[in-house]
Formats: sequence, structure tokens, C-alpha cells
Amino acid sequence: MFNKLKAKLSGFKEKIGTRIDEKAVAIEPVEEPVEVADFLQTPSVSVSPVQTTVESEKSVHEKTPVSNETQNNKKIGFAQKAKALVFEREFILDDDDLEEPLWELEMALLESDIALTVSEAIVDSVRKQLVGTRRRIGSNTGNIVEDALKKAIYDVMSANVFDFDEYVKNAKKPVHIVFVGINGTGKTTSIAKLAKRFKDQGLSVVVAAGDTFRAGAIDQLAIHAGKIGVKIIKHQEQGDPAAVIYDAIQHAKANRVDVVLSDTAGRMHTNINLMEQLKKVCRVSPPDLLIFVDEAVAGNDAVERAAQFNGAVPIHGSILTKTDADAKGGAAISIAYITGKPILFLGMGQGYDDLRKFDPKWFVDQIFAE
Ligand SMILES: Nc1nc2c(ncn2[C@@H]2O[C@H](COP(=O)(O)OP(=O)(O)O)[C@@H](O)[C@H]2O)c(=O)[nH]1
Ligand SMILES: [Mg+2]
Repeated sequence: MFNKLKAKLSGFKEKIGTRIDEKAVAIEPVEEPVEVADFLQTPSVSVSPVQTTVESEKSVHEKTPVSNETQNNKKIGFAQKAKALVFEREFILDDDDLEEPLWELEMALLESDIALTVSEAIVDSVRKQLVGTRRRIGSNTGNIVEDALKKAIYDVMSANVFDFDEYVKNAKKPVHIVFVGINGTGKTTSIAKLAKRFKDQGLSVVVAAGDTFRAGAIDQLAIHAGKIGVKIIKHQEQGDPAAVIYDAIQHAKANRVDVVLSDTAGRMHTNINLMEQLKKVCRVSPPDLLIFVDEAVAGNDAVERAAQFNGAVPIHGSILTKTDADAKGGAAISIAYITGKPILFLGMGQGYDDLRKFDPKWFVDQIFAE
């Protein structure tokens, strides 16, 4: 999962690390340790007056004719300076140090299918975190850069996060959840996975076969429902999805069912008839949650579609499927930022349990896991 992205980000870490180390070497005076050793052995800089003999003081006065007071000030000044140079060596990162590595970071993000505005947001955040950073010579460069990147990616991914489980637990029942998206992205499979998840949590579920458009779609959902052991409400193929879903809600109300999961036919946001049909579904049986489903492997296309669906029928969040086959991670990183709505779950395989509740922190840790 996300292997290409991982490789690119670690490339950036190394690149900027080398740049920082070059700067550290350029700043660090080479003969400094020798000077310090001399400095500590010279009696004139001894802080203790007991150790300062009249003779040695005299010899110092011969070399540098200054008063005792000035001498002491000078000693402290030099001691502080030496300490600052040797023990607290720091330098400050500036824009010039970061320009080239950050440009390369942006290219790497774009090549990983991360949307342009999202790449820019990440690069800006990394720049803001690193420019002006007082960097201790000798401290671990990798950590500084990794922390900045992690925070930048975490921030763009945690748009309007809400706890799905808490929401469902506290919502008035039945909770109605409608799934939308184009064909073949994993709507029906995700419904089956969620039906199993709710059942495992002790909630009762009914699924509505609202994809009356594609041949075999009703049977596909019926097979899943049979395997999982949840009730399905279905009509004939080519029937009105709004009517099927309405029936499912009535069934749920009559039987005190907790959750209704409504499948819908795949559609492009540009298909006016199908979008009207979807709006009718939402008018007749308003969803508590409208969830957009797309596949992570579609990269930028998935991000575009998420934005367009969100414009047409405002969504509450997204499910991103097929992350098990996604090396780039672009869609996962971009969708929440672009839509302003959180990713709720990740599909990670074809089994019923291959569904992971999305957690931005977990995701970021995955990207930087060794
Ligand atoms: N590898 C993988 N395949 C998935 C995942 N989710 C769905 N699929 C597969 O994608 C195909 C299309 O899924 P389906 O649920 O029918 O898509 P729909 O047209 O949106 O309802 C099926 O073969 C699923 O098994 C996933 O998370 N990982
Ligand atoms: Mg389907």
C-alpha cells in the first residue's frame, strides 16, 4: 500500500537532510575543538581566582594591557561565545535552503497523483514549519523533516473529521445511508462490508437494492445479504429506485431496524437523468448520510469525481476502495481536502472484513512506516 509514495517521501527527506548537513558543515569552524582545548588550558581564562597566580596574570597584562575588570568581561564574553559555538551550535533554515528540495517535493506529490492544490498546501505547510527553524547542528535532520511532512499531510487529510460510529450510535433510528459514485468502484461491496460491520456491532440492518439499472446488480446485493444474514428489500430491474428505498425505510420503521443501507446505480455526475433520479431518492427518503464511493487506484480522477458529486448532491464523506492495490496514495490524501468532507472508511480488499475506519493519524503513520 502506497509504496511509491513512501519511496518518494523518503527521497525528499534524504535530499533536504543532505542540504541541511551541507549548511551545517559550512557554518561549523573546522579548528574549533582545538581552540576550545587551548582555551580551557590557558590560566588567563580560569574562572577561579585561586588558580590565577600573580605571575601568570602579569604575563597576561604584558601581552594585553587591560584592567582586571575588562579582562573578566572579555573572559565571560569569550566563554559564552565559545559555549554557543561549541555546545549550542545552531543555524536557521531559510527559504533558499529549502527552495530546491521543496520544488522536488511538489513534483513528487504531483507524480503521486496528489491534486495540485493539495500538493501546494502540503509544500506550503512544510515550508512554514521549516523556514526559521533553529536547527541544532548534530540533531537528527530526518526527524525534523519527517515531523513537518507528517503534520502537513495530517492537516490536509483531517478536514471536518467526525466519528462515524458515534454518529450512528446517537442518531435517530433508522439511520439512512445512501451510497453514490460511478460504476465498479465498490459501492455494493462496501455496503456488504458495512452491513457486516454493523451486525458485528449488534445493530440491525436492512439493505435496499436501489441499483435497478445494471443487470445483475440486485442479485449481487441479494447474495451478499444472504451470506451476511441481513434483510434485503428489492423490486424488479428497471424499477424506480426511489420506490425501493422508500419501502426499505418503511420496513425499517415498522420493524425497528437500526440502519438502512441504500445501494444506487453507478452514474457520472454529468448524466442529467441519473442525477435527477438520485435527487428524487434523496427527496423521498432523505439520507442521514450520503456517502461517495470511489477507488483509490483512480487517483486524480477519483478526486475530480468526488468534487463534482459533492457539487451536485452534497456528500457527508467518502469511502475509498481498493487501497490494497494503490501505490500512489494521491486520492486518499486529496479527497478530504478537496471536498472538505472526511474519508470515512478505506476498502482494503475483497473480503467482508477488509474495511478500515479511516483515521488520519493511522494513515500518516502508514506512509512513514519503515
Ligand atoms: N481489491 C479490492 N477490490 C475491491 C474492493 N472493493 C471492491 N472491490 C472489487 O471491485 C469490484 C466492483 O465492486 P462493486 O461493489 O460491484 O462496485 P459498484 O459497481 O460500485 O457497486 C468487485 O470485483 C469488488 O470485489 C477493495 O477494497 N479492494
Ligand atoms: Mg453495485
